[in-house]
Amino acid sequence: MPSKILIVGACGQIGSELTLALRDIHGDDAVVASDIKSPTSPDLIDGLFEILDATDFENFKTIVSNHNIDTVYMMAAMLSGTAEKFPEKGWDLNMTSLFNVLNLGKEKLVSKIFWPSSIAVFGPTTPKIDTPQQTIMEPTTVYGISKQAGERWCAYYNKRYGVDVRSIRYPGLISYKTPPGGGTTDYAIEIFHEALKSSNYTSFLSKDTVLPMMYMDDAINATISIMDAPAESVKIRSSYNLSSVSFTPEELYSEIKNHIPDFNMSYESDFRQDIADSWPDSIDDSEARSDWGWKHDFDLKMIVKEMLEGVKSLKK
Ligand code: AKB
Repeated sequence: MPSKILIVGACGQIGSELTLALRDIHGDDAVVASDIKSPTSPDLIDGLFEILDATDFENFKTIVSNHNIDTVYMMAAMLSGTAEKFPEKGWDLNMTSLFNVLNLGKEKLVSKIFWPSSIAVFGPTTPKIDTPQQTIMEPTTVYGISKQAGERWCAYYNKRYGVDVRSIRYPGLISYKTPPGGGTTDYAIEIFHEALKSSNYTSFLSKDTVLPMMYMDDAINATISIMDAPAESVKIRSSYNLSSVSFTPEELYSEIKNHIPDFNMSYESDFRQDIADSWPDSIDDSEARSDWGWKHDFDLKMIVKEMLEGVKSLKK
């Protein structure tokens, strides 16, 4: 049987778009989507799909063996906002799912693994502007602690057991195909839905909160590029800084207003403000650019245009 790719967390924000992109490249029969819940999107229902609890190693092994899986994209995670509400559950899901996939690599049951990290690995003591690849990392969120520990485990499994695991520190990702999933950067998704629905949005982050952000198409390209790169080009085996644009809620609002002049924005910070304040304003991703040729395409103007068109198309 030819070898296949497994996406874990295929119903989520990144997983759903990654599944479609990989099916376009490798063909429908080469990609198995999986999630703890059944898919609702018709695109996912049409292809190979398995119910998989990422915290259950035996469940993983069965699917890997039944489909002759060679490469795993482990995208299941509890994001920053939700993990603050359920700290132990967040830690357990984020770490157990990672260990399961790393152990598949250690037992030589799969040969290549992708695991997502995040700008949440940084904390209030990290330099905020052009945050370097190697720097102070004292995260203050459950999610950030799990991602930082996860990075160290990836580097350890690579060095100690030769596991070919590759990773990216995603900034806030902006996309319209799935609903927002409990992240601190999700205001930058909700805003488009509300701008088109009611012309009003109350941001849960203050108007001048700068955060690194990225359009989903750029994130998918980066993910596929790092996985396609020759192993020797992937020199960092914890996780790579990755960046495209940084902006504030106010800057995003004013760009949307260019398209929807009567759009109104107000601000009411909640517990996610502290999380956002602990993260960098901008990221230095020069090592990703030089090691495996990363470059981004989408700036703020393009993101806003694509998002407004995309959200409108969902309503048709
Ligand atoms: C979140 O806000 O939790 C995520 C992230 C930056 O990893 N979008």
